[in-house]
Amino acid sequence: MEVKTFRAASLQEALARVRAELGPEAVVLQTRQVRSGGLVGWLRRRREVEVTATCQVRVASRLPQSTHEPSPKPSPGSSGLSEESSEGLSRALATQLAQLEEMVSRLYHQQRLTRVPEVPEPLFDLFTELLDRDFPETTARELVSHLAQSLSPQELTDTVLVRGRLHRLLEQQVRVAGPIQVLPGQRRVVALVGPTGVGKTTTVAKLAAQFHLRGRCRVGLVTVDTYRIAAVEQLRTYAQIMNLPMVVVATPDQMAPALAQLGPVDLVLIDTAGRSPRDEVKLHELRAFLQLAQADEVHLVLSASASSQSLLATAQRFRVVEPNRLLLTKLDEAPALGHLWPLWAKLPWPLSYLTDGQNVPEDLHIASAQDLVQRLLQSSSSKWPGE
Ligand SMILES: Nc1nc2c(ncn2[C@@H]2O[C@H](COP(=O)(O)OP(=O)(O)O)[C@@H](O)[C@H]2O)c(=O)[nH]1
Ligand SMILES: [Mg+2]
Repeated sequence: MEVKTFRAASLQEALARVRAELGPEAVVLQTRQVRSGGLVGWLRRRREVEVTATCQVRVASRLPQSTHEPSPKPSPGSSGLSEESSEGLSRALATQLAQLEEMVSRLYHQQRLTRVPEVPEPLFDLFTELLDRDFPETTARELVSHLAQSLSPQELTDTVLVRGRLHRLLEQQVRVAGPIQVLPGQRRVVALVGPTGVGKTTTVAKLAAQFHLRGRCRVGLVTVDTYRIAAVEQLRTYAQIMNLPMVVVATPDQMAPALAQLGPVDLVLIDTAGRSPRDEVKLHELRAFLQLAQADEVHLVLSASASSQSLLATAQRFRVVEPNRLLLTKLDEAPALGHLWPLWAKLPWPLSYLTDGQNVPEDLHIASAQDLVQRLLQSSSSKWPGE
């Protein structure tokens, strides 16, 4: 028995197609709402009507005279049931019942076999989860589409496997720089630049403490924080606690003598400050400071608590200083971190360190793709995994 399925945006449209293809005698066996095919249809939550119909089942009003050789159309001139003998009628009904039974059973098995829905639950859950974590919608769609294409229908029903693949996929896209490389006998000069208040001075103190106390390096500090005396004092306090040499540089020509004054250190950490990141003249001046210092690494420090748009705008302004690393602070202050995702796509610099609190020196971590992705997909902000 031939059974056909038709899909359309509305029931009316689906029935019109049934009539056009199977004729006016067609019998509708089932109608149901389905998600429309393809990922885009699914993501937009588009629904369609599916009509299953046949023209080979005859209902009572259309029963032919002969029950042995059922034909799809009643013979012309047939006046229907009144001309049937009761024995013929019951035989006709029995045949119909058998046919219906067979068809129901076939539909049932067909559905079970082809029961892979257009988009399996794990993918749908991941899509909404990515949106909850503040990922841009376009990114969430791209990620989910990629998974849908790269995994088999069988694999897509496995929640653990799908999540694992998403982690790998995200990890592949995060570029990390690794820790500051301090080599014996060579002086490494590292500067932190960025807007006021993002945590540069605190991060310099964290780095100094980790390299000095744990790494047993000789660390010297430079501050070009010339605007606010309090900011100079902030770093000086840390320098005194750790017993580290510190010099203050107010003009570019003071840079070389100041560096010499630090003596034989393995790592020079330069803290910088500006009144405002919009101050272009000052940013050019800052570049001159860093060139004179022959900085090996310039880390652009950005706070994760800012919006995606403002982070990208700030990064654009700081390009003039020629950063070569990205350092993210205040991960603990952002309720979700997905908004950081565009930074990887749009900025050329690899990630160096991440900070997630005010404690010196604990709340500083070498950026790792695995940890970061775990943090990106974590439901709420908390301390670094495993700490
Ligand atoms: N919650 C949180 N606060 C931070 C973090 N890093 C720095 N801060 C705080 O941010 C404020 C500004 O830090 P500061 O180092 O002076 O910023 P700077 O102007 O860029 O030098 C201070 O109160 C810091 O304690 C962090 O990772 N998380
Ligand atoms: Mg500062």
